[in-house]
Amino acid sequence: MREITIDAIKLHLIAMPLVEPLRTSFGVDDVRAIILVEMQSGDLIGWGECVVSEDPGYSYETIGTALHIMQDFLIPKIVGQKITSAVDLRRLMKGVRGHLMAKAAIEGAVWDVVAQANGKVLADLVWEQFPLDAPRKKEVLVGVSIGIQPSIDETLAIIEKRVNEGYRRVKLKIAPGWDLELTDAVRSAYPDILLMLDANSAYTLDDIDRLARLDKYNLLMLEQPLAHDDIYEHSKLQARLETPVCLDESIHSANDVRLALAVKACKIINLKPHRVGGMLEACAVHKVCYDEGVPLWIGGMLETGIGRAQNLAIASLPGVTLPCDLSATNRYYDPDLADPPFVLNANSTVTVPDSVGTGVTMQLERLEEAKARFTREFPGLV
Ligand code: OSB
Ligand code: MG
Repeated sequence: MREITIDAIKLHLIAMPLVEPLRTSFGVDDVRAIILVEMQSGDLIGWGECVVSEDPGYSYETIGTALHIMQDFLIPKIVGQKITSAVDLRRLMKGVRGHLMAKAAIEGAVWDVVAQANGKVLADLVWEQFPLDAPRKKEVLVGVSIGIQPSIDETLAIIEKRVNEGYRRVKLKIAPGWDLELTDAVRSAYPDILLMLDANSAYTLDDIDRLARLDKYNLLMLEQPLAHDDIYEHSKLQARLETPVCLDESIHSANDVRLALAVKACKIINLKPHRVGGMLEACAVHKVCYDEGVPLWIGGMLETGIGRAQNLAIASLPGVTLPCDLSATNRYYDPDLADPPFVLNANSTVTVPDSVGTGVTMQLERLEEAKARFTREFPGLV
């Protein structure tokens, strides 16, 4: 691999309005605040995206903490350094504990620059990190995630629209009181659709009987029902449920996956590359699941095209066996920051870009608009 020098890093604060707000058990997202990382190496520019929110709802990291960690600790450690891969970068950032989403944003820009410097497609570079006996995929199976709606009828109307667009897997956000009746209605209307639920940590073990009543709906999985930082109690729940439990918030590393599998806390893993600190650790998580034959899929954090392209590179790995939260771009942002947008193919797939680097190009005039929007939408946030 060609060595690169990290000459400069710029952070851009932007705001992006979501086409469809996403209501979860921890809040509603309609305009996303995002930190973009612009990394310069010679005449190459690489982009990374930091997926934190303004508030510590999904993760303890926020726009404020990520800026602090990047500006005051990570960037000073890496500017001017020569590296060949994300492995070298990890060594440079080793003195900083936690703050995985801040690290992932920087790492994303490094992968982009390294791919370009070596004339490689990002997905190929990712595959080469832990070569396997199976090739990477050219297309990735995807599904759609539907937030908590004002009514069941409105939920059914959205599902109908999404099914007509071609999505063949539906994920519903749930919370106590927005669960059994909803699932019953959706299952009756769509007896055969791949259906799953995501609770975003809204339940406790006291709800075990209620959650067990979901077993009769033939769900693909129940995502993160219990505490965001728990693995042990999920093992108690999984022992009672037929429905496979999937962990999202609880997984921050390949070792978390090993632990979760050892205590049988789940049967499926949702891998969000940004949640585990970047694509390098994502490859390690993928390797554990691939070796153990554990079903795996790639989750989303409402990324723009920059983060989405990186998620798609991970999703192209052969061990990613279930539909991913990587819907078409126009479901999230219209227009996105980067072109071309990702589109849904007829078979509920998205095509993995096949050009050098991430396969998407930052549109600088849209970036400027998004920066001005941040100032308007989030005055006083930083
Ligand atoms: O729990 O998977 C989650 C978005 C933001 C924060 C957490 C989650 C999500 C999603 C996104 O569910 C789904 C999508 O990409 O459409
Ligand atoms: Mg989730």
